[in-house]
Amino acid sequence: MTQTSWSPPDASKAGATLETFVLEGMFQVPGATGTFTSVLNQISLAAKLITCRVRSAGLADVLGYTGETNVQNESVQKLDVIANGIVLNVLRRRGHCMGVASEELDHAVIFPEARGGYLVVVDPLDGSSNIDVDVSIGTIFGILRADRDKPITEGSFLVSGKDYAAAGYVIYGTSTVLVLTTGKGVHGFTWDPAAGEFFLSHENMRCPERGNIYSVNEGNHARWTDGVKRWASHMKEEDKADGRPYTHRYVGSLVADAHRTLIKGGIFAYPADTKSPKGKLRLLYEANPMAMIFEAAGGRAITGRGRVLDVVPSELHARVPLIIGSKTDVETFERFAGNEA
Ligand code: FDP
Repeated sequence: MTQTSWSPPDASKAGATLETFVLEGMFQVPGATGTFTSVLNQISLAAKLITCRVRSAGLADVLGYTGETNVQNESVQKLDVIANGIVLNVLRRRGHCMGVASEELDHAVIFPEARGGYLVVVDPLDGSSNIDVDVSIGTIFGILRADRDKPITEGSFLVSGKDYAAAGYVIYGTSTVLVLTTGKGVHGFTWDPAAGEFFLSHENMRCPERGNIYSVNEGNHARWTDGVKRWASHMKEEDKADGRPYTHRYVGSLVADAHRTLIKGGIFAYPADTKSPKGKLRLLYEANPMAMIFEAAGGRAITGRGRVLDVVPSELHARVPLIIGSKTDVETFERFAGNEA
């Protein structure tokens, strides 16, 4: 049979590089200047550079602590510092990012020479306690529009998550995967070390309506509210008709626990407790990006008292309780512990 015209074998974008995917998205936005695309490309470059450092960490004497503590009063790991430096250097380069708020730094870094219209919030290396034991860690980021008519200050970063332009994370796991949303659809790109590119591997990710895994630090049990304790007991009770008990999984790297929950469904919870009465996870660069991703994938993200994306941050390093996952599983949590999580 003679073929008269060529057409792509599959309308899906599977196999596209991250750069192509983002560029094609840009072409659909009338008047787009390429600034947002440029910031995203710089984030993917930072992810590639951090991947290289993470993959050879044991060889290059970058495991272990620096001996300092950060603004969160946590011991700083050498890789934390390296990842933070990579992100800041890369984002500063093109002049499209006007400032960065990082989990690693007391204050936001403003780039006065920048002309572009975006700010970035970032946890450069999430899951620090897992670095030295070769367990999955990650980078989490959010991209915010900057008001070009006003000078950029730390206050410019204090917007609620529903105003983020994009969010994502990179998991340094069995492979490196970058998951991204601009609010409509969530897509995952896997790093091909031979080609040196991220390729679209998880197109239009959807969080299942319900899962069978619950993820929470059970060691905090004594510190939880009664509602959270009742919820955790409920997940462990035998009830075949209701699909319980749930399986328990807890990596202790938010990126790893969230990535599994996004793909397999279920629930991840870090509720408030007597040790962390406001919650442990940081609103700007942990909770908001994850909340944006879960909502865009059909899941939910709550603090216990409402939607994460509605919380207006009071300060750069504000913390919140975070409950993310399948719609039905988050509803169950709300039934037991809503208003007291
Ligand atoms: P880590 O302290 O190791 O950096 O935000 C930090 C975080 O890890 C999250 O990645 C993780 O979900 C959580 O804290 C783990 O906290 P616990 O050790 O208290 O369970």
